[in-house]
Amino acid sequence: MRKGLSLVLTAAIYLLFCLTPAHALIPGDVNNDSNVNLADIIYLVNYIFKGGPSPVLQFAGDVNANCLTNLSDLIYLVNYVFKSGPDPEGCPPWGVPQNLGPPVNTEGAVTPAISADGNTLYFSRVSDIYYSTWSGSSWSTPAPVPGHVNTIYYEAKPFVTADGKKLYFESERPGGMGNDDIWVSTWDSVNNEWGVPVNLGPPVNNSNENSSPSLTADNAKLFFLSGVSIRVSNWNGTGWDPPVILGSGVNANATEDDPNISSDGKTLYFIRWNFYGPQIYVSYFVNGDWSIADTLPSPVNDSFSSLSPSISYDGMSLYFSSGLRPPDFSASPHIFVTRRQKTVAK
Ligand SMILES: [Ca+2]
Ligand SMILES: [Ca+2]
Ligand SMILES: [Ca+2]
Ligand SMILES: [Ca+2]
Repeated sequence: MRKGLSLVLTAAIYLLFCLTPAHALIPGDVNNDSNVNLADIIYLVNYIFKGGPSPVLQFAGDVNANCLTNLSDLIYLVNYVFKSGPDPEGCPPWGVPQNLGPPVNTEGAVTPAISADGNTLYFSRVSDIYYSTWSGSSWSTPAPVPGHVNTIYYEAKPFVTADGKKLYFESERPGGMGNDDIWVSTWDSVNNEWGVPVNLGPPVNNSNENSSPSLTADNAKLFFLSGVSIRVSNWNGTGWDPPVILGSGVNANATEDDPNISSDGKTLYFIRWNFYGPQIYVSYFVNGDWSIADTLPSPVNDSFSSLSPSISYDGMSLYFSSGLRPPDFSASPHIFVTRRQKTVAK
């Protein structure tokens, strides 16, 4: 009797579970009520123009499939709801990572950073910073960045600002505050080279490790690693404000590193160590705080190390370094790129 009751209960719970809506993401369903209508348009206007709450599910407000939520989505949604415009189409998933191959990956190549136009790839090799340019069909043979960035000391983790004028990097060269520090070099357009780097100084640098700089496209926020925490510092017009440690959604177990911020400052990629070694995680800035980070699903993360993510300006390509990954299973990390794969148009 008791066993029968237990079976009935189990069946009832199972049925309830199956019938409960999963709240799968419906592009354009900004308020997450399973309909796409005027209420979503109002919600989106409030979010975009009045600082109202974010779309309930990440990317629900992206209806034109570029993984950003902005005015262009609002126009698209109005067109869909009132003028029978095309169906909303959400942020596409990441495709299978491609090995950049030679000449970039002929030797160890780590810590990639893609320029805003997508045509220059900066990375580090041994203890210097290199670059390679895209011709439209292939990457050029890498060369050390011209100018005053590389020394006999350690330089790595390049980041070039969206305007292409500043090269941030980490270095253990003399003249710093101890351990790694963040330095910045300005492009010298007269001599066509990177100028003499300047130490960012306090409050960004201190006697701990200060590394992995990454800036928003407006150069207003600097994300970096300091000690064992990912932090952000705001530009106040004349200098960097005291850094703030990101919350537990990002800094969870003191193995986080390699922060990389999207151009709009709303998506943060970084790495955290788990069972498989370093893996790429992502956190979203939602309603004033960083969400609990998720690992990027396979085929990006898999049972291989994945580190140093660099998101393209448009958010559609993610460069990173990875070791022991097919097809070449190279033990020294190589640079890969994964791209958002749009579904075939109906
Ligand atoms: Ca809705
Ligand atoms: Ca969009
Ligand atoms: Ca060096
Ligand atoms: Ca330091």
